Amino acid sequence: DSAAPGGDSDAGPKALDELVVGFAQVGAESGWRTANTKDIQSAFADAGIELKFSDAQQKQENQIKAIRSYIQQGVDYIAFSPVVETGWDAVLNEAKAAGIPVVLTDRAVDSQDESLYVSFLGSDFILEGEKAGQWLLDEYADTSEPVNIVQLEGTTGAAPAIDRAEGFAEKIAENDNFQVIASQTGDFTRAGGKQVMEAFLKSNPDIDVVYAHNDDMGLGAIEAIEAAGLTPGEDIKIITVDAVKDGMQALADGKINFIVECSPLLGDQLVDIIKTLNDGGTVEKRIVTEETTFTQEQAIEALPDRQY
Ligand code: GYE
Repeated sequence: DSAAPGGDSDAGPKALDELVVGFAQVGAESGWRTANTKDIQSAFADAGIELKFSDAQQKQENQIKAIRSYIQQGVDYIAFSPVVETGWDAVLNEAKAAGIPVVLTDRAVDSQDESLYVSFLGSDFILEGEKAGQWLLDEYADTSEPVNIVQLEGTTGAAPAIDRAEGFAEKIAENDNFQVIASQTGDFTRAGGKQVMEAFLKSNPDIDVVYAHNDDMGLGAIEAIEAAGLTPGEDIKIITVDAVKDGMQALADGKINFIVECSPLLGDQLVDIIKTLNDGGTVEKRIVTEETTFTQEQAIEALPDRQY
């Protein structure tokens, strides 16, 4: 039928051990990313499907090279997590011309042409930003004083950085006391978060809240705050996104105040998508990951069973 993109539906399904999938990962910038890589690799190993894996070290040019090499090798499917949103049309058109279906995992591309990918599997980053903002609205519901917020942004141009900033900004606009007094990228890394936070602390004597687009940058900020002789979680409140183990531990320890969960466990769902396509079926264009949020008390409860 016409359901399967990629054009080899006529050939019928391949045996799973004959399938080859190329995966172009962003890098190893955070605890989230490491957990994501591990989960994807083990899901494919468990399914008995060959996975070719490349690490782009957070550089789009490396990712494009990896995708081109997968096209050249004639893999059956390509999956990737686009480091930034824009600039993918050329290489995705090459994959399309070669009849290789592409699945986006975790991060979105900003393209007018939706035929360039089969499905986008990942979180709703705008909603994550809104959840972070909502916690602040509740936490400071009774305040009539200004609340000074600094924001540690993810990788510039990346979907989660753009959308987490947008959702948060929309929410906190509901209370005039909230003000983002500084916002800069820490590139989703611990070192980046620490460095930017050090600079923020030097130039802003009165910071009430840190909103970090991921746990790692929040953990870096904790180091900077402690080095400045302040108590994270008390003198300065910290909100982060991800809920990886180190983040959850800091939340349980009272150094982070609230975490919005973003699940890196996309491996099994990605395998299911590939199997469905291989069988000639169709998949949803957008598959949204289900996620929750954690307070300090909830982190203490959840920590023992946390997988990553
Ligand atoms: O939040 C961050 C990672 O794209 C959702 O990338 C992912 C983000 C995640 O570096 O920790």
